[in-house]
Amino acid sequence: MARILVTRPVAEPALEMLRNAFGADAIDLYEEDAIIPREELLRRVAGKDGVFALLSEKVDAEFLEAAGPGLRIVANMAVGYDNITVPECSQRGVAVTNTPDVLTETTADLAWGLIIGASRRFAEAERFLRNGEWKEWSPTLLCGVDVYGKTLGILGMGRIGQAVARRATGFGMRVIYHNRSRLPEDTERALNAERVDLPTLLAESDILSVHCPLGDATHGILGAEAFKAMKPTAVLVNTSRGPVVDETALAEALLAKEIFAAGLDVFEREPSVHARLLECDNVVLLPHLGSATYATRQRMAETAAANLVAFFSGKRPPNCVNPEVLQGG
Ligand code: 8YV
Repeated sequence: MARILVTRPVAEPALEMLRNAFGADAIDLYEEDAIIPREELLRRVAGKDGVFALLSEKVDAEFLEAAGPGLRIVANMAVGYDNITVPECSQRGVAVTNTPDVLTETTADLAWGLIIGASRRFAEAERFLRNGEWKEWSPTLLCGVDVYGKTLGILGMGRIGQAVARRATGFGMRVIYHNRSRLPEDTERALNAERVDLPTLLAESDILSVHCPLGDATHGILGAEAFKAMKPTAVLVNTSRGPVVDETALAEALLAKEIFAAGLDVFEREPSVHARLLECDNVVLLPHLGSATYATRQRMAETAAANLVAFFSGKRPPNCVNPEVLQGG
C-alpha cells in the first residue's frame, strides 16, 4: 500500500478520504498546524510514495533526492505550483497535481474586494476612523476613484481572470485583457472582453487586475516602466503571485502618485512585505487570502486528496500538470 506524507493538518473530510483509500497507518500526518520545518520535511518524505503538499513546501531537487526513487506523485493544495520545480519532477517520473476550478470564484470575489477597497480607500479610511481622526464630514474627505463604468484590464485571462471579468458586467465596465492566447470568440463575446497588447492594457486600464501564473515570461512584468505607462488615476490589484510585480518599483510609483492605488494579496517574499509598501497609505494589503473561505479550502484539500487516490487506484489524476509522466502521456 502506498505511503503518503501529509505536510499539515487539512480539512478532516480530505484526511478521511486518504485514510479510507490507503489505511490510517499509511498516512504520515505532520500534526502541528504550522509549516513543517525543512529538515523534518526532508526526513519524513524519505521512502514515501505520495505527498500532499502546500505552497509552503519547496519541492526541488533536494526534496526529490530526500524522498528517494519510490516517490510517484506530489499533490499540491493550490492552483499555483511555483513552489514545485516541475521539470525536475518530470525528469524523475514524479506526477504533479494542483487544485484548479474549486477556488476560481472565491479568488475572483477577493480580487473584486481589492478593486473596490483600493479604489475607495477602505484600509486608509478605516485607519483614519480607528485613530479617532474623524472629526467632521467634509466634501473632500477620503475621496477615491469610481469603478462603475470604467475600463477593467485583466493581465492573464485564465479561469480566475475570466471570473473577474464576468463580475464586471454588473459594474457596467469595458473589459480588455492581455493573455498569451486569444479566448474563443464566443467566450470573448460572453464576457464582452477585447484582447489587447500589453502597452494598450497599461495605457487604457482604470483598474488593472493581475491573474497570470508566475513564470519566466511574467516574473517582474509589471515594473517601473509599466507604472509610468499607466494612468495616474489607475488602480492595480494583484491576487496571483507577488513576483509578477516589482514591489520596489510599485512602492515608488504609489508614493510618487504615478498610479492612484493598489490592492495586494500576494508579495515577492511572503510573509515579509516590502518596507516601502508599508509606508504607502494608498495600498490595501492582505495576507494571501485569495482562496481563504472555509468551503473553498475544504474543496481544495478534497481535490488534492482525490488526485492522490485516483493516481494510486491506477486512474489518471484529474489535475495533473505534467501528464507526460503518466502512462499514455
Ligand atoms: C492559496 C493560492 O491561498 O491556490 C493558490 O495558488 O495561492 C491560494 O489559493 C494557497 O496558496 C494555498 O496553499
